[in-house]
Amino acid sequence: MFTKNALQGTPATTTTRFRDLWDEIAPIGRDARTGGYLRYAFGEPERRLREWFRTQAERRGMPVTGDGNGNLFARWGDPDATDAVLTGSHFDSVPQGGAYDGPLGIVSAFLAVDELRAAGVAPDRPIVVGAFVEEEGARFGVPCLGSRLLTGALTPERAAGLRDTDGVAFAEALGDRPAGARPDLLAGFAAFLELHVEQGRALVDLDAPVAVATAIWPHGRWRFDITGEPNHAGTTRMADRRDPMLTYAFTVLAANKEARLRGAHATVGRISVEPNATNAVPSRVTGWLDARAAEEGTLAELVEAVRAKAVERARRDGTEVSVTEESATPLVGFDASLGGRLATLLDAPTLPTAAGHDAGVLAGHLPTAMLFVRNPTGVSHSPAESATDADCAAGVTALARVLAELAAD
Ligand code: HGY
Ligand code: MN
Ligand code: MN
Ligand code: MN
Repeated sequence: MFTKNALQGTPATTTTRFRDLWDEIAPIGRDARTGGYLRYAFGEPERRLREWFRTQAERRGMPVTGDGNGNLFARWGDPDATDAVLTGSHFDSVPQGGAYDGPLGIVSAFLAVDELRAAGVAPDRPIVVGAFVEEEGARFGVPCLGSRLLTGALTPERAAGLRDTDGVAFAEALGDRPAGARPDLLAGFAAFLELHVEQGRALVDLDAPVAVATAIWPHGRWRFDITGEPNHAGTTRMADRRDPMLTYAFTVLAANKEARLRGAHATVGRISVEPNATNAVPSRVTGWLDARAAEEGTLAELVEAVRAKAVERARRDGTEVSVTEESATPLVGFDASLGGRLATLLDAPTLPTAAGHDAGVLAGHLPTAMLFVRNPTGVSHSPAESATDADCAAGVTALARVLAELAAD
């Protein structure tokens, strides 16, 4: 066992190490025009990040294994031990996403291993660095796809058939039928720890570089398919139209209003229109509702209110609307004793989040905790997402101390 000080790390060294490693991945998948990231599951940038992951593991003598679902694991320690501490996050981004959402947790995990080794720590339990596939659901539509497959929350049949907008199936991109649930692998982990950039500004207001997560809001995605009658934009009288775009517009307004009424969050950030021509009244408009609330009941009420308003408006417009739940995540309460222990160890504040994470999926299967690193503006899922090197270094040192604590018998 080593003392806390052994892992204070000299901030300057850790900050330099962070910047060096961060610079290796920062250009990968970055859109030079916007500064945003286009890192989709198994797309060329993410494949390069997977290669980078393997190189980092190799440099540290950490053998890499896969789980047959697209998730990667690099291990430091006894290959047969069944009490490994898993830490990591995801590489993929939303379209034009930020640099830190996901990769920060993987880079910090490798650097935390370096910190432990530099402090002469030989953990009693193995430490495993993980990279989960398709956390954002930006390519195949289901968030946390990799961790849901690993835990059995999603079947290989459902996943194999998920297609991207080019019609490529997940199984094709993976190069095989997904293996699905791997209880054998999960049984080998004693805990999971995800470090993630904060997607909000609580840590700015708390004036702290790192926090421990307490919970993830219930949230989900619902697809609204609205169909009408395609027609000529110029010759069709307004009274004769059955325009799904009109129903869609009212649905978005209703979602915004119903969320505000309930202190919940509702976003329609993705739409597809057929035939998508300037001079044609559409035949179909599809919109995806992302809805989140602090309680399950509020979330269910919100979604039902939006659905009812859409159906009511469709009746007036002579259109049809159908609503399909594409993914739903119940309230996640992280392991309170583990979280409390880490908050004490780090002397860090605790806070909930409305952002989904692989940790939210694994929390149902392993003692799980999350560390958040301060985000100066709170902005995320945007090229403007940021974090300072000093705070990222503080996150690395915090992660190293937590790993040392959890990996000690
Ligand atoms: O959408 C989310 O909450 C997460 O950033 N994937
Ligand atoms: Mn995200
Ligand atoms: Mn994320
Ligand atoms: Mn014409």
